Amino acid sequence: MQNDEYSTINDIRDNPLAIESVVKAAPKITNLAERICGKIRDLKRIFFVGCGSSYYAVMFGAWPLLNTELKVHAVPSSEFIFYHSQLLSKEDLVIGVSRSGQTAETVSAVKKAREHKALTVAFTLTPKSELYEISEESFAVDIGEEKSVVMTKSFTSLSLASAIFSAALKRCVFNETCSFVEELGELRGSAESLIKKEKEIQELAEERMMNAVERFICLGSGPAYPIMLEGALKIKETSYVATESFHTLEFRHGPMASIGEKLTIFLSAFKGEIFDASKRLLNEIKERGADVIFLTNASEEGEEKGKIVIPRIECEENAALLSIIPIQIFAYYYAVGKGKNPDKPRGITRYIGKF
Ligand code: F1P
Repeated sequence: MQNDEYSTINDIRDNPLAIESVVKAAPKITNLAERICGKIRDLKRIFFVGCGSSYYAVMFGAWPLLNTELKVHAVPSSEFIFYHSQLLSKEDLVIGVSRSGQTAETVSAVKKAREHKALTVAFTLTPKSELYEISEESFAVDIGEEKSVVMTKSFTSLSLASAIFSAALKRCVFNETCSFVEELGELRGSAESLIKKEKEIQELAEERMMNAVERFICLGSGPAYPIMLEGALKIKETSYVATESFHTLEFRHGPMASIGEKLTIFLSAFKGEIFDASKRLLNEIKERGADVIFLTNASEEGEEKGKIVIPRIECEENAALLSIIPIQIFAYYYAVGKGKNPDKPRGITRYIGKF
């Protein structure tokens, strides 16, 4: 670590190892899903809950279960407490995700679920936490310490761990497999290649700094939507600038008007159903003069400035997850360039213990 660096960049550089640790734990996560399957006979609804980055992690984690007959909801823990917990029963499963295991709303959400006899599962980095203790089944994601207040490698790991859990549950309940699981072995290597692009991404951030760009929009679809929400949050948390996120094609329905202001758009397009439509949007917004940073796994189309390729990854889910790494690096250098301390953003602490 150089003297002038903050811890956040080291947490970000740890992503490949953190991801590998979760991939190695996949058999244990699968066992956990199988135990859950055995415990609930008539599983009807699943709620994934979390706050801040952990909320976006559960949105991603729930993705493999979305096109099934189960009712699956990913909601902020607070919304769950006040609007979703009334009809809970023993046929429901509530999964709480939290780096600290101490965020007040997530702990309360799980307590409420237990009061109503719903089955509860926790994913956390902190085995000695209240969330870990009170949940019927708990899984400690072991990726070493994350020093920064903002979540980086913990977001990637909790997202991946909960998605592996969902895929295993889907196999158990419906005997259906998820193709992204077959590709998990490629994740570490691809993440390492992205970390090697740090200088290139630093330049992209410094150019925006010099051009006084003060607004960012992050666009993603399907599994990439929660990742782009997290990308927008990362830039906002570390630099305090205005950021937004939309489902990719929603950009035409209003936000398009904002092109022309000092704005950079992160547009993600991964191979899958929506890829061609996303590329059409990319061409359209470029023609309108937008400043775009394009994230894709379509490596066969070659590299160019402002285009970040997620290498050797075919599955949309995996490409989406890894695409947070370049945005984390961008957010770090943009914040440092603006004289902010990304380790300790103003007004937030490692977890919020009240609501
Ligand atoms: C959730 C969270 C973080 C945020 C900040 C405050 O924490 O909202 O996402 O960056 O640190 O806490 P946790 O429940 O995952 O520990």
